[in-house]
Amino acid sequence: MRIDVLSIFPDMFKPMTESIIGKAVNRGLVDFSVTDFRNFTNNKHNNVDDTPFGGGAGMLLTPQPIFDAMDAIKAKAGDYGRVILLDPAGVPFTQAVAEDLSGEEHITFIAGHYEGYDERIRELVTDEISLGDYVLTGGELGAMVIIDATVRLIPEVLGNRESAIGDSFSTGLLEYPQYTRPADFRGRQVPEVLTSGNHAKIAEWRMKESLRRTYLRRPDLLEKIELTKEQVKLLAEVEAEETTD
Ligand code: 21W
Repeated sequence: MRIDVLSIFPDMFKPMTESIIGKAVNRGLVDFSVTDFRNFTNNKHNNVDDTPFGGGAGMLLTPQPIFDAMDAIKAKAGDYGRVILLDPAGVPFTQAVAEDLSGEEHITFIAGHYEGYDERIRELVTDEISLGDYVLTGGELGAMVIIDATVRLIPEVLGNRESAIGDSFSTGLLEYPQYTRPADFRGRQVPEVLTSGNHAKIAEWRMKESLRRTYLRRPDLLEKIELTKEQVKLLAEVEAEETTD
């Protein structure tokens, strides 16, 4: 996968060389490049922004440097692939979006750091994505979050050890509580079933606790999935246990 990022803060992407993503780059699975679109400005002060027509507060990213930086990416890579604009008014980012993007050969991110974009910049864009309903100072962290979630889904990037298959948000439920040694830590015991060696009982306990966590913390997720008969039974037990009135 080739990943291009357009940003006027290229140094913000230095952490991407760490961790799994850095390893994916070193192993040749991902080709990652950040373009500082300030280098493409045509004005003598190298301004990337300007005041909005019609008046109002704040500055807008002007189209010229972004269009020229995109032309340079096309000249180098042959295309720009999917073009993602980081925008608080975009579609909220989810695991389903990451799964969709992980199948692409080339993704280009446009990350702004101002009040907004001149509307004509959207002409270059295939997807407008938001990280969620809170205000950031710019799109750079959004681009990094999307890259992290997407690249780890590329086959070969995660080893079997950290396989993405059982992840929350792919099963639709939150994960069950987990414990490691010691079985007694400062008087706090690991649930007995987990040390029983009864694998059927352990699987049932895990499913029930997964349902409990989802019921207590993210009931919205339960609306979105089809439960098996067994899960319906376990969830009824959880509801009875958690209802005290
Ligand atoms: C913050 C841009 C506030 C615009 C029209 C008239 C990218 C982001 C961002 C930023 C405004 C994301 C306005 C979640 C985010 C981002 C910078 C407000 C006011 N519009 N996901 N006046 N949250 N934020 N514009 O902030 O660039 S993805």
